[in-house]
Amino acid sequence: MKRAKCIEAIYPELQDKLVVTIMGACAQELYDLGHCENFFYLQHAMGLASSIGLGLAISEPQEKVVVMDGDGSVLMNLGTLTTLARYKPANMTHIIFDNGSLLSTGGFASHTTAGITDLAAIAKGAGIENVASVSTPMDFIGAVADAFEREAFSVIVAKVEAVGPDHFGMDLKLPENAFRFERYIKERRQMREKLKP
Ligand SMILES: Cc1ncc(C[n+]2csc(CCOP(=O)(O)OP(=O)(O)O)c2C)c(N)n1
Repeated sequence: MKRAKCIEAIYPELQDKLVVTIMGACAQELYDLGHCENFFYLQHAMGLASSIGLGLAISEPQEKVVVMDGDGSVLMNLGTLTTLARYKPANMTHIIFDNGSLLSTGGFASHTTAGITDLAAIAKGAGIENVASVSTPMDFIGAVADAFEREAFSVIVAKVEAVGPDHFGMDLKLPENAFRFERYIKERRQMREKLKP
């Protein structure tokens, strides 16, 4: 299963959600499908996409938040799973694309490569109730649909091939993306206020 195909399959479902991705290949694959103002590609801060997602989910309870993470990034900030288990943001879905690799920086093997480290088991052990581990596109789409319907925090560990885009280059630098993403959230908040009966 390829991550790019997984992202493509759920792309229409992302339009009404706040989406935070890790840097590198994952960000590029989403960007290449067409940037939307509700997408934030977290550059540089490896491991912190889920932390940003948690902060957004807590501070914007009316929004649905989707985090697209990587195995290397989660391994760098394993404590995030315990924090997420404790706060269990009902409006957040955490997708971990496990390609067993630090793909974006040259494809070095991560600890999940040899099947020794099981991120879904770690997520469950951390205390997260809704954890799915999937390795086929149909199972991925099903797990994402379940997570989006469920009013509860969900983690999906998607086993994907260690392949990425054949090019890198986004015409959107971090500060501009951050300002526009913030403005998008603010405008939606203002709109909700206006529409309040
Ligand atoms: C603290 C820190 N260390 C290292 C890097 C360099 N770096 C950027 S992406 C990346 C690999 C990320 O791996 P993973 O989360 O598995 O995603 P993948 O690239 O495989 O899609 C690394 C090591 C960084 N940005 N920050």
